Amino acid sequence: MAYRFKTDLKWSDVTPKADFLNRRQLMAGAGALALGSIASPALAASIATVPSPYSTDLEPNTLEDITSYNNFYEFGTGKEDPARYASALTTDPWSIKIDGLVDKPGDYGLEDLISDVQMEERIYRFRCVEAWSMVIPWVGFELNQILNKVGVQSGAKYVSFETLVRPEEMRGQKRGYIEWPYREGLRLDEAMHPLTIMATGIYGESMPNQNGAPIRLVVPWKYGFKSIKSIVRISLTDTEPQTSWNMIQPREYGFYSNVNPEVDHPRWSQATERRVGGGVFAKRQDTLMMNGYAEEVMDLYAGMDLSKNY
Ligand SMILES: Nc1nc2c(c(=O)[nH]1)N[C@H]1C(S)=C(S)[C@@H](COP(=O)(O)O)O[C@H]1N2
Ligand SMILES: [Mo]
Repeated sequence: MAYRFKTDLKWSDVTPKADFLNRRQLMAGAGALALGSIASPALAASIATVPSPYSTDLEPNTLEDITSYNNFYEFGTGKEDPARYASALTTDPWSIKIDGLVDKPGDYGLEDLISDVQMEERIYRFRCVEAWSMVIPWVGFELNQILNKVGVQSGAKYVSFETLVRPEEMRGQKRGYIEWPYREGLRLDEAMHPLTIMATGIYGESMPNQNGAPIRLVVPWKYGFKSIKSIVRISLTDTEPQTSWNMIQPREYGFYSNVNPEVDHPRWSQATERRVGGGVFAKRQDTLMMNGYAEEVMDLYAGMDLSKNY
């Protein structure tokens, strides 16, 4: 286990240039160990980002934490399976089919899709429905940039997402705990919200395979399973899309899945969480309404009963 990495540098305070340079130095020390276990050739290239006012000032988890304790059932159900097996996934070339209620449907090469987006560093809280959490410095851009580019039609009300199906490379897909592909969905206004990003990296480097290379969704006010990995299809629809965890256990996992300390999972409390990497003696932390993003997103749910629309 790597030692927890400490710095008094506030990520959100530094200029993009200095941020970038500092990170390169930091990575050389802190990340070297973890990087050795990531088999993404693209990792050699750093991504230029700008900081974001949406970033938290909390200290991010180490790259070691973020890349060694994962949920990615395409590679197995164990927390260590993704780190062990995701290097088998080919992430280049990569294309995303965008279809449904859009003006410009098509198969978009990833390079073309992201060539003119503004990449930002977004340091977000991340809360899994299993009641553990991390702070992750994503590299990404607002999903609304893609949606605006392809032209959302007026009848569209939802966005659905699908992960790649490739059992030769995703060994967990040879088993049927999930009806592949892994699916997720958002209401259109949630998808257009500036906090909702498509992430292509972590700590200024390309996305490690186990975290959803080459591109994944991150919706920081929702439970982690909404943040679908390795996306190959985005569809605009007028009906609520089917989502994987809801298909498996509708009583336990609703369509919204907003982080809410007042609405317990049927089998455990959601009032507190364990911060990964905090050490065995660390106290559990209080879980925050909407994972701490209530001020930004609560309006989206005005008039809704959050205990019914869980
Ligand atoms: N395709 C796919 N996406 C997925 C999952 C998965 O199993 N398959 N697991 C989800 C869950 S439960 C969580 S908590 C997060 C974990 O993201 P991380 O491993 O990058 O922390 O990914 C989500 N996205
Ligand atoms: Mo999760």
